[in-house]
Amino acid sequence: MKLYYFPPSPNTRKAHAVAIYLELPLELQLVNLQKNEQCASEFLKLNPTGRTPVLQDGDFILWESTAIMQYLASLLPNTLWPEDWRSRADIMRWQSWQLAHWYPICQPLQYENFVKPLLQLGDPDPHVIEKATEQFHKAAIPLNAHLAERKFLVNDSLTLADFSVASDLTYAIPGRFPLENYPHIRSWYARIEQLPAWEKTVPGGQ
Ligand SMILES: N[C@@H](CCC(=O)N[C@@H](CS)C(=O)NCC(=O)O)C(=O)O
Repeated sequence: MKLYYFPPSPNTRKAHAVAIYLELPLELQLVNLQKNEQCASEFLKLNPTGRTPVLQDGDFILWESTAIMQYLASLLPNTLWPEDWRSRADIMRWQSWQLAHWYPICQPLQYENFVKPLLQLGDPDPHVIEKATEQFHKAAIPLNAHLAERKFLVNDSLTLADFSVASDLTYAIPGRFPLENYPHIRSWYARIEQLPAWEKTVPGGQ
């Protein structure tokens, strides 16, 4: 199997970390977004939406990181994606929440506070930061409360849900995410950071 990937991307990270955790051998093919390689015609044949990551397993091509995670975890029995349907629905709940709500809140903070200064794209926009910060608190309060009673998001054991939601905290420090009042999110993320699969996918650490 081949993963077309861009290591700094949290979307790449969650799929790649699942493959490492499950010890699934992957050939890695860099798609350099800084060189616009996602717009090359060869890549657009794989993913017409022009985004990473993309998985190729023989003649099967799959894009969208959550679908890739579920596909990888379906290749062998494992506790990241347990067989029972209620666990899977619960994992899907958190993966849906991450895609629909968590990512769109974390992304502007990451972009304004970290990416813009890093790539010299102009000053952070205070209005965007203020709105994203307000939304961040709205999302972080229930997430923190959920994690107060548990070590992990679903069934109290590590699942795909944790890799999905954790991916958006990859740049929490340089993105200045306001996590001060959320000790349970911080201690849960510290547990994720200790996983070898997470350490091996630290941006810049490959
Ligand atoms: N919903 C998609 C999002 C993928 C995505 O936005 N990937 C970014 C990197 S984080 C990308 O390739 N962007 C290139 C572009 O938009 O031109 C997924 O989960 O895979």
